Amino acid sequence: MPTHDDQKPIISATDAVDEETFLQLLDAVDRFVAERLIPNETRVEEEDDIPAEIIEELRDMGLFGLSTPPEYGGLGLNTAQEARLVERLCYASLAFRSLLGTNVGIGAKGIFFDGTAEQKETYLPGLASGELIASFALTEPDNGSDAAHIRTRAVRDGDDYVISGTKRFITNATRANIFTLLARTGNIEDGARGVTAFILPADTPGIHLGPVDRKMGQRGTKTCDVILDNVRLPASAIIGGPERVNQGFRTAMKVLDRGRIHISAMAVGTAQRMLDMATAYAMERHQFGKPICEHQLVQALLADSQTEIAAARALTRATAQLNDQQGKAVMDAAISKYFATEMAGRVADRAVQVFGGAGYMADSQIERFYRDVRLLRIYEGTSQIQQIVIAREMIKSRT
Ligand code: COS
Repeated sequence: MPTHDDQKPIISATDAVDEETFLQLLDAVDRFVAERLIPNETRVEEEDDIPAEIIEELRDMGLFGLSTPPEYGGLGLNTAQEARLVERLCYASLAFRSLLGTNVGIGAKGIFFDGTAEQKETYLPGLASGELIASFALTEPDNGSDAAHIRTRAVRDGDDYVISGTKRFITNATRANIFTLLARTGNIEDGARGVTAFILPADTPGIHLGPVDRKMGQRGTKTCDVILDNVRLPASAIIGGPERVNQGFRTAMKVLDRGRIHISAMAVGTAQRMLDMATAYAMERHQFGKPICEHQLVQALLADSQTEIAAARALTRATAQLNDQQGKAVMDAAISKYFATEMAGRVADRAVQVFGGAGYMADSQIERFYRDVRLLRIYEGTSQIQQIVIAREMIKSRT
């Protein structure tokens, strides 16, 4: 088992991560997954929390800042490297990744993409080290997919905004030091053009957290309501500064586009784990006088899963590379998330089928994975939202 010291960041603050150094990091992640994360999965499920020492080790490995540029204290991985690393990290229960996911993704990327130099300097180093935790507060009781029509109001009062409303299912809210908050500064009829992104420190007076949500799966992850009751923020808290008022929807969309590549990689990693478990079981379990892996109908379940994982992996990596080359990959990110997360759902279903009755038992690991992966097709844009994005981009490119 690696000691704490083995897990110090092994990438120094250079402006590029060369392949050799990156492979060493992947190797360290593989060992960490095998020796620390997988042995702690059952504990996370039972305690519904991530052990403090694991959080510390994730911080020491630098994983909270894996794609943050080195000038802000991150590892500086590009999108393609991030996708490869996240796939390996998500060989372990998704709850571990969730802990750092909002810092690597939706909670922090808005500041990275559109923040002022001062905002980046103030927040990104703490977020990269894991000393600060960021959450993304977009979803509301009445608005999730229809992000352009959120109702949380931010009303101008002198140099400040006074904000009231409720945000729902906010991942890591209980752990957050700051929120990337989307609120309405325009009229509801303005839709996307009346939404502003703010950086909201979690200790601002007027913020109340609801009880932690009880969920189908992903125990160890924490989500809850964030209730804002006349929360006062200066205009300088707008991401990008006061002149970026009413431009928060674009920030949110950019953040979600990027996050969709990350989630695709998660889906590939967790699907590979489920298939490896199912394959090992099929080689060990005997029926009709031979291992079930020698029965062709079971082979079909395994082969279909292997084929789909290979396809999703290739798609995710190609999309990540495209994002690195072009700076964005709106349609491809949606295609990847749609295909990879639906694929993970099918692989989970087949894996339970291979396990048979044993797979339906609460003590079986595969039952937990089956519940955990269901969320992938829902959060950060449902499969149906991805279909809309894909079709709209297709039409846009032809008109
Ligand atoms: N990148 C940058 N800008 C974007 C963008 C993107 N990917 N997508 C849209 N925009 C811009 C548009 O260009 C448009 O700008 P203008 O007003 O200047 O023309 C504006 O944003 C509004 O776009 P659009 O009209 O397409 O908005 P819609 O309300 O029709 O919504 C979808 C578009 C459905 C794609 C959007 O609401 C969405 O992604 N919803 C899902 C949100 C989500 O993932 N929720 C999960 C909870 S958050 S964890």
